[in-house]
Amino acid sequence: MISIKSTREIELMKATSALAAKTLEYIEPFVVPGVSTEEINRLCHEFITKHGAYPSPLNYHGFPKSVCTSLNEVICHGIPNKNEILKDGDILNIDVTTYLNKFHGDTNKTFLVGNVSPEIKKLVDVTYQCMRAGIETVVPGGHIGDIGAAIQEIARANGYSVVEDYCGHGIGREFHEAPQVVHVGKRGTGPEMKPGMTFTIEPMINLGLKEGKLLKDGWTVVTRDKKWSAQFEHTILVTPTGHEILTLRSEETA
Ligand code: EYF
Ligand code: CO
Ligand code: CO
Repeated sequence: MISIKSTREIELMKATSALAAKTLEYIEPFVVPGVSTEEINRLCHEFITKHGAYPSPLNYHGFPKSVCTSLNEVICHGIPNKNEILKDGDILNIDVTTYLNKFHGDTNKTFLVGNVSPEIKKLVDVTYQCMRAGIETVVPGGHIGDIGAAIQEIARANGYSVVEDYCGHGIGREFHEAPQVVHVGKRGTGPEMKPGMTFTIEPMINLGLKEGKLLKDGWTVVTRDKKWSAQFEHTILVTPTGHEILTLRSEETA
C-alpha cells in the first residue's frame, strides 16, 4: 500500500525534509581534508537534535551512527569512524534522515574533498544529473519505472553502471515505505504516481561494475571492483501538476 499524505501530513513532511536539507548545508564547510567521519557524524547529530528532531538511522535495524558516511569506493551505508580521516581528492557521501513531528525526511549529497580529479568530478556531476532526470519524470499518471528508465539512460551513455541492489523508497511516518524506487527500469511499468505520494530518488552510480559487496561490519557496501561510486538523494512529493523537491538546498534550482 502506498500512502497518500493529507494536506497536514504534507506540511509535516515539508518541515522534516527542510531540516534534513539544512543539515547538509550546515555540514558543508566541515567536509575538508583532515576531518574524521566521526566528527561529521557528531556535528550532524548535534545539529539535528538541537532542532528538536531525531536522526532516523541511529539504531535503525541496529545501525550504530546518526548519518551514513560513504567514502570513495563505498556505495552506501558507510559507518562514521574516528580513524577515517578525509584527504584531498576524496569524495564523501553524507546521508541524512531526520525524524521530526513523527515524519521522516531523507537526503544525501556527494561532497568533493579538496581538489578532485576530473574523472571523479565527472562521475559526481553525472550522478547528480541522473537524480535530476529521475525527478523530472515525476508527474501524476506517470509510473515508478519511468524514474529508473531516465536514470539508466544517462548513466549508460556515460559508460557508468547503476547499482540495482539498493533503491529509493516511499517515506513518511516510516523511514522506508512502499513503493520501492528502483534506479533502472522500463517506462510505463510499476505503480502509478498519484498526488500526495512521497518517495526518495537516490541513484548510486559506479565508475565500474554495478556489483557491491557487504563488508564484515555488516553495514558498509563497497564496489566489488573497488572503483569509486557516487550518490545523490532527494525526498519528492507528487503534486497535482508534477512534483516538488522537499529536500532542495539553496545551492540548487527547483
Ligand atoms: C546493509 C540498513 C542498512 N537504510 C537505508 C539501515 O534510505 C536510506 N538512505 O537513503 C537508508 C539509510 C540507512 C539504512 C541507514 C541505516 N540503514 C538496513 C539494512 C541494511 C543496511 O545496510
Ligand atoms: Co538517505
Ligand atoms: Co533513502
